[in-house]
Amino acid sequence: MNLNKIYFVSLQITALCLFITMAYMSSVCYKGSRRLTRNYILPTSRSCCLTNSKKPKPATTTDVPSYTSRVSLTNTSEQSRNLKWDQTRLMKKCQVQPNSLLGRFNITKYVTAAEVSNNQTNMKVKYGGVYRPSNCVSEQTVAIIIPYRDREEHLNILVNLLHNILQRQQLQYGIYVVEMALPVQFNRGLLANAGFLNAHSIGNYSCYIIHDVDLIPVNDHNIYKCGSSPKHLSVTNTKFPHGLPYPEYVGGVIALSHEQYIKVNGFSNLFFGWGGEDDDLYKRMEASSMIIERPPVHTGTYIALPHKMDSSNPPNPYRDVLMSQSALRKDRDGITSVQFSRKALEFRTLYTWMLIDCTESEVIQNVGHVKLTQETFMQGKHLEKQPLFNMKRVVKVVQRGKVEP
Ligand code: UD2
Ligand code: MN
Repeated sequence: MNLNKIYFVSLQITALCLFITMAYMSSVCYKGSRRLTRNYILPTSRSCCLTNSKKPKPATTTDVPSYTSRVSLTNTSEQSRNLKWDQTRLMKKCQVQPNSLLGRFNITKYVTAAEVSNNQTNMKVKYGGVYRPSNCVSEQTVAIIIPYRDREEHLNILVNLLHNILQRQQLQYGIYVVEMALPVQFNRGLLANAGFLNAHSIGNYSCYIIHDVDLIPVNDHNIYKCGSSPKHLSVTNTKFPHGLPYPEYVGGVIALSHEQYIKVNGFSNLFFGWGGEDDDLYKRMEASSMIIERPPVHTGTYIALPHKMDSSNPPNPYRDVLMSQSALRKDRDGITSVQFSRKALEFRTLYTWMLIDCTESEVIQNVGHVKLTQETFMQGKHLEKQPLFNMKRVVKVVQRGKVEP
């Protein structure tokens, strides 16, 4: 071996070492930056309003895979940005009735979208509408699920107020707005189920509160937490000022723990159009031997924001028939069989928004064994196999934009 050769070989070895070192360094840097981007970053400034479409969307996922029936509660794409609440820090438990609560308060004027974005309380909220108290550990993690379509003004008012109240209650929470894509008829139960599955996948919450967009709480002693039984929070509102319209009423705002939601199999998916899905939920809870907790009347009180009947949410003519079969259908109609596709998911400034699409015939078929005419039900044939639903009629109602009884 001559000197030249030795020199050449040692040059090669040096180059190889240099290459290996660079490769190692770049892999370390890459992992570090991945870790940073996966953290849930609190934005330093907020210059945009709740509904401004030009605002930056720092954590937006679109074109995500569709959810279909029997959605796995683990291992979905959102878990890669899981909220990673750091509960390891040693902190005292948050108070059950914090001193910061005001009790009954007056609302003299509703906020505008611009005021919502400048509000100091809202500044503490992380993108996606999530919050955690900084000086104590909340006993529960709460997902507020708002079934939604075309009620922007109501949404601004509610979201703004909820952030204020829930922070005073020292809760760890996230707000999820679950919007139904057109042209299918509105389905509050299906949206609640879709919201439950998505919120669970994103934040693994222990408590789920299904909340009408037009009900504004006016007493912060009404604690937004789950109990050992399902908790109906909206006992009175300005439309029903004297308390429950009937004892089984669970419409408006209801809180179910993760276990309770699973036990009743969530809401029925079959209530397209207005009405019945809340009474059906009551029957499911009753069939599961659950009793309903409620706050005192003066605490569980809400303003019902005025609105007209929506053209894409006409009264459901099948609601009584569906309800009468509720307990029989419970185990195969709910979160175990919900059929939808999530068209979009955005972690917006004050809430997480998702767009849910579904096809009525698929939803019904996936539940199976449903017969939906009054005559056949009266004849006791309601458990025959083929699903019956007058799709043509439903589509016509939506196209005409007309409300039919
Ligand atoms: C009552 C119940 C509600 C539900 C409904 C029957 C109360 C206070 N509320 O509400 O919980 O059982 O009857 O289905 O008793 N929505 C939209 N856009 C629409 C249609 C509905 O966002 O186009 C959402 C929204 O969250 C709304 C909720 O669905 O608050 C209930 O619909 P509604 O307000 O039209 O019906 P309402 O007031 O009779
Ligand atoms: Mn309403």
